[in-house]
Amino acid sequence: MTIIIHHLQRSQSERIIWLCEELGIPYELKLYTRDKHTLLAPPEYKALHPSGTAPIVYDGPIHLAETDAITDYLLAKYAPTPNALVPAPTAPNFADYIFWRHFANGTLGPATGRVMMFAFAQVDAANPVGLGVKARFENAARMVDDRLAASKWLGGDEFSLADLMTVWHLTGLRQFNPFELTPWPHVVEWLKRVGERPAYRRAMEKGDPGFEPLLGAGKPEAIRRG
Ligand SMILES: N[C@@H](CCC(=O)N[C@@H](CS)C(=O)NCC(=O)O)C(=O)O
Repeated sequence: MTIIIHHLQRSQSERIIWLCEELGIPYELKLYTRDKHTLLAPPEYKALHPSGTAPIVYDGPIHLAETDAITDYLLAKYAPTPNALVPAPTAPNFADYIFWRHFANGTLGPATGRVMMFAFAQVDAANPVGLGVKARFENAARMVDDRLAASKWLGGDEFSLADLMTVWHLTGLRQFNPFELTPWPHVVEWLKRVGERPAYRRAMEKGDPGFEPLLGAGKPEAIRRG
């Protein structure tokens, strides 16, 4: 039985396609486009799982949402042990790997998401809560940049799941609330390396054909509402 990746285009479910491409896990891909007005998932996507959020993966009768749950599931069930994305617990960089793997969705993702929501709500720039939200995001981005100044990849010398989990928050997410990456030069260099990975290129082309991933430092064009 082949797993089905339900990919909401221009969304973080690109990470699951990428994970499967990196590890050679076979999958069937189903593509869904965002509602043109709300930019949210369309009703047929919402019907796939109670969460209604991308990614969603079907493995026969098992229907999973939540990126971290899906990655843990696919790695445990379908990836060889050891595999190239997860350092062994005995590796000297294991703690670094675990930290950055969880920093992605535990801190960086929520921080970028809150900044985006405040921008959507057009909160006054001097609003103290908004300023706090911005400061949390900038601190998270600075931490990633500092780490990448000291280490080629987030988890250490080799590309890992920590990188795969982090990329979306500093690339695709910027199409909803465009911002530059120029304050974080090591992030920009790292994204160049990410873009050289054949599995990344394949995943992006399969998931969002014709859409150039936002790997550059400049402010990207915002996704258009219909
Ligand atoms: N915590 C969830 C967040 C999922 C999420 O918010 N996905 C966005 C895509 S980037 C989504 O589904 N947006 C469309 C919608 O909410 O209708 C995860 O890590 O999978």
